Amino acid sequence: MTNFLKKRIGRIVILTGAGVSAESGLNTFRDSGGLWEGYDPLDIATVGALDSNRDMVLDFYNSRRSQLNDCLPNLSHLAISSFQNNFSGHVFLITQNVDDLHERAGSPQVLHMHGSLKSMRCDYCAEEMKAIEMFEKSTICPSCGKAGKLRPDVVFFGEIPKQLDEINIEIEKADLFVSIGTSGIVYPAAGFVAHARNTGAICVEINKERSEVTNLFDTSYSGLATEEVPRFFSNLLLKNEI
Ligand code: BJW
Repeated sequence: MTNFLKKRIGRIVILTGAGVSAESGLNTFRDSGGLWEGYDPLDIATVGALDSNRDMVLDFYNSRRSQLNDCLPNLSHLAISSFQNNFSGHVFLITQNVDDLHERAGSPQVLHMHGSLKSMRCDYCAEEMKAIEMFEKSTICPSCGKAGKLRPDVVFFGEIPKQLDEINIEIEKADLFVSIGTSGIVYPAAGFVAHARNTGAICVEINKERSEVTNLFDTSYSGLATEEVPRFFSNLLLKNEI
């Protein structure tokens, strides 16, 4: 379905999820064969799991950090960065992903609302720093010199996602909200479409299959991110179509 835009789109918020990185070889969370197949997410992505089984949780994130070295940004990351660099209005990119593929594709601005594998922090001194490639429970914090409390700087269930105030302001000002490759299961990100709708944005979803919140979008494109995302942003930039 193609619609010519009747109003000028000046401000755009883009939200990405694991589906945008799937074709770079990074598993999603909930698809079959995904990161959590065979695991209970509550055994990994919670503060309780970190406290009770720190080495297992750190291993899980060490192996995902190491996997990043074998991956490259795909055509959807590149299309988003090209759009950010060429659109005359304001584009605000929010990702739920902890990988660095948007940055490596050349995106000039990325907000990592669930944190980043490239960053770690110490629960003793609260210092945030560039992550050591592999670290374990016994690794000494480079900042305070104590061992036992380094953790990946990612947002677990029950923790508050990063920069939510800034995100809400951007959503409230947006003319267009585009969600790409996310299942719409995890809040507060799953609630952004409702917020964007209520504050007047046109809402577009691009996903391999229906998400939990597809019914809230004005337009949904079903397909692979590497095909649909370049097509969508090129139509928007060159023809003012969604
Ligand atoms: C393709 C494709 C291809 C595949 N092309 N598409 C109501 C309101 C507020 C909170 C809650 C609420 N109800 C429950 C909560 C609490 C909880 C929650 O949401 N639980 C649900 C399970 C119900 N949320 C929280 O705890 C959050 N914090 C919080 O709520 O704080 C309190 C608060 C907030 C705000 C205001 C006031 C109070 C924190 C959530 C943290 C999530 N953390 C994780 C782990 C991060 C570290 C890591 O990466 O390991 O984040 S969980 C995991 O899920 C990860 C992801 O970012 C996140 C979302 O997953 P995503 O990206 O959607 O992946 P998938 O696998 O689910 O879907 C992939 C999609 O891609 C699929 O649809 C495929 O079809 C598609 N796809 N290949 C296009 N090639």
